[in-house]
Amino acid sequence: MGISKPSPLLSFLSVLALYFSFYTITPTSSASLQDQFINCLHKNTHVYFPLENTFFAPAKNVSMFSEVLESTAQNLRYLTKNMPKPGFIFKPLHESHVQASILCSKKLGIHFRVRSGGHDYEGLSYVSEMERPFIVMDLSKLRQVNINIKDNSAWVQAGATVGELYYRVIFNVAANNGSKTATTSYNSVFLGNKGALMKVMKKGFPELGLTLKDCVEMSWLESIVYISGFSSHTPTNVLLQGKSPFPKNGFKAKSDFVKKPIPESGLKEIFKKLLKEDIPMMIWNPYGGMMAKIPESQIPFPHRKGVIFKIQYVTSWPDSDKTSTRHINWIRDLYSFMTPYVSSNPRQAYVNYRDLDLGKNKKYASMKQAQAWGAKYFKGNFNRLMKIKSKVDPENFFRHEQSIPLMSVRG
Ligand SMILES: *[C@@H]1O[C@H](CO)[C@@H](O)[C@H](O)[C@H]1NC(C)=O
Ligand SMILES: CC(=O)N[C@H]1CO[C@H](CO)[C@@H](O)[C@@H]1O
Repeated sequence: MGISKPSPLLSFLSVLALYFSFYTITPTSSASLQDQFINCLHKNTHVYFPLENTFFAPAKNVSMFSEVLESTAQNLRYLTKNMPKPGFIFKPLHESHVQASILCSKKLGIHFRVRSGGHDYEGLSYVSEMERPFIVMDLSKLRQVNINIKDNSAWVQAGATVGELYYRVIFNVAANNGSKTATTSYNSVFLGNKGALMKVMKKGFPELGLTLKDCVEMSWLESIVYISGFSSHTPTNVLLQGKSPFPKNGFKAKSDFVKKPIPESGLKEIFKKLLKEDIPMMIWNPYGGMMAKIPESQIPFPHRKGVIFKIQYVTSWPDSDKTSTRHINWIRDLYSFMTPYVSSNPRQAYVNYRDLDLGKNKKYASMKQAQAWGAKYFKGNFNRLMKIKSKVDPENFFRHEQSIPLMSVRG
């Protein structure tokens, strides 16, 4: 499917629907039909297709067959028992398999349905009520998306979903330097109505230029849904599913605490560095207020008085990107660059953004070595935590690369 892409974002998507209708000659059994089809495919493509990954038939494995049949079928009405089922499902791996399938179905007189994403209100891509037997060609293994920024085009294999396509387009446009910028966004929760917030902001932070229009009044629970990253108006019970709204990616994160404002020259350098990475992010959380009033030693979490904000650095990459080292090097370089602007002796870090770059326990955790990372997370509380650990788990049964070690040490 070819897409012309007016600048810089895709503005429309034309969906090419292909219909194949051929007539059935003498219906033979599905098994021999499949054998004939496979023989014919071999004669019409040079690209190998392992049968176990490409052919799914009830005779071979009915549960696997149903799983594949149901995989992208959205309308349960067309999955009931009395709906006709395909003799077999073929998943082409290569374009030549598609071409060969068409030739072979034609030659053998097999009625043929094609399925991509399954956005198909009447099940026509996997149910034939008008002709039997029939087979399904499922394009789910053909889902490549190639974006060409230079000539403003995107080539999309028909098995890709629109969501995948949009994701790749955004990813590619953002990853090309042409129009790349750093965006800052400001999220905060204020417990009160818009009017009360405007008064506070006018007095405390007029530079931000906040207006009534920037504020959305919502219940506290709705604010949790919003801050979690779900789209607006998502019902709050989405939280009960316990699932992240974000796609799963590879990622690496680090953290810092800042005690004096970062000068403009530092900010400029940070922006430059952000532009060098594909999907970078920095999250700054303001500290102070009530958090600063609680003594450092009250609970293990020690980042209190004197901290003006916390930084989380994150970089992420899609699973298809095999160059994780490049991304990890990028974040380590940024972290090193930040040294003069953040807390020191020890350089503090937030334990919930666990970072094994800071140090790791060996099999027998050494108190001295652990002090290097332990003080970053817990400051003076680390010694007390080790004392407690020694008392409640003297055998160090509960351990991992950054667990609190015992006071008494070996190795
Ligand atoms: C049939 O397919 C299922 C997956 O749906 C798999 O777990 C099972 O091992 C398969 N059985 C055989 C005999 O291959
Ligand atoms: C691929 C791309 O968009 N490259 C651009 C990177 O930035 C320079 C300078 O702004 C442009 O000249 C390139 O065309």
